[in-house]
Amino acid sequence: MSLLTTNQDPRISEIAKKIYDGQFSRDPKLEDMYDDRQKRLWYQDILYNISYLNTAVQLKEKVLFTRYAVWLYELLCSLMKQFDRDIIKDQMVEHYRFIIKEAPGLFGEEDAPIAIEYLQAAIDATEEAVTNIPFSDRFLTGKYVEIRQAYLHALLRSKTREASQIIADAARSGIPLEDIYEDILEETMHEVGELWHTNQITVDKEHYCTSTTQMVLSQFYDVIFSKDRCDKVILTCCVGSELHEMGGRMVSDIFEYHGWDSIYLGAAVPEPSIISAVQEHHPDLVALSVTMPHYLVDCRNIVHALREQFPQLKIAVGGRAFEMTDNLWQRWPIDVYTRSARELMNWAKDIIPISTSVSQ
Ligand code: B12
Repeated sequence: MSLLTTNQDPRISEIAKKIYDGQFSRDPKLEDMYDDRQKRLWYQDILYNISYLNTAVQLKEKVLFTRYAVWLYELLCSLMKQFDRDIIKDQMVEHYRFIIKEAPGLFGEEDAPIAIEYLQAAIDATEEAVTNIPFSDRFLTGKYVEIRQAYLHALLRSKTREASQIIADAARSGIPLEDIYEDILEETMHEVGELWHTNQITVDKEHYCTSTTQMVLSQFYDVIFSKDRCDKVILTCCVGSELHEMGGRMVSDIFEYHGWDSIYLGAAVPEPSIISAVQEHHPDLVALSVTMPHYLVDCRNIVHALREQFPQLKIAVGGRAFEMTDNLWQRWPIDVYTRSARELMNWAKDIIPISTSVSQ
């Protein structure tokens, strides 16, 4: 016989307490994650969840509980923005597993299998809900939308291997490297930024997406470095204290892929180091990357210093910061600004003639 047929049976509270204690002792970090008020609410929620499940079981209406599970998950995600959706999903799944263990005691022999089936459905629905985040229209239009979405879904579920496989498959299907870089990975990273900005993912998830995408870029190095050389050198770097270095990395890789020798200095390179690197490597093109607008002043100063010391040097600037200006670059003594690495490559093909003696 089900305990839930008799209202307020003290044994329900006992089982709820057992579920609560079980989950907290299994995962000791919950103690620190929740304050006393939240812990009380958690306990009340167990009673509430059991009651919802009971209603669904009595009415033999599975979706009542699965829809409730998704609603509850979204509520918790929005109440606890400091935790990643993945973490909250793990806690809810664990919670339903604890209720599964107690199902015979709560529902009796006859109804327990039904309750367990509904709880399993709630687990599946909660796992799916992790990626129930509305993406921007920009992300959902353009080329390779399905691959982008699959890649971002894998990242949001922290499925590193799956994410890397999606991109490897895209490359194997013949999608050009530039398209993978810009139409899939760059667009995904911009969307990751939007999700962080609108507080839909945590900083640690954003960091994970970045480092996984950097790892994915490295999968292409065999191909990138196997191309014929064209005896040209590009030196790329980020200026000021700029930490966003994936755009500069893409510029560098795409030139390397087209036979240039790339010297990539990475993030936050000070002016004297850029000057001495130019003296050392004699590049045909220097590409300066700026993402955060407050490093535009550093960029302008570096452009002037380079122009003064190397009047013939070709200088390109780019990066998100310029998109926030009214064509600021037009007032600087540079050779080109482009929005993307691919466009810079196309410009270079026209403006910087490559040597005829091509070597491996
Ligand atoms: C990953 C990331 C980080 C990482 C960077 C790690 C790394 N190793 O690169 C970390 C965690 C360090 C970070 C820190 C911060 N970030 Co951040 N970050 C991002 C994110 C999500 C992705 C950046 C990226 O990799 N994009 C992918 C690359 C490939 O795209 P891209 O840079 O645009 O490059 C392409 C083109 O622009 C162009 N290009 C780039 N450089 C050049 C150069 C030349 C010469 C040419 C021709 C073309 C070119 O070609 C590339 C390929 O086509 C962006 C979101 C976004 N919209 O970009 C936010 C974003 C840039 N960050 C933002 C912020 C606010 C910050 C922080 C201030 C957060 C904080 N409170 O600490 C700090 C600032 C750090 C600093 N001092 O620089 C905001 C900036 C908003 C603004 N007002 O400008 C963004 C836009 C997020 C958002 N939507 O709000 N961030």
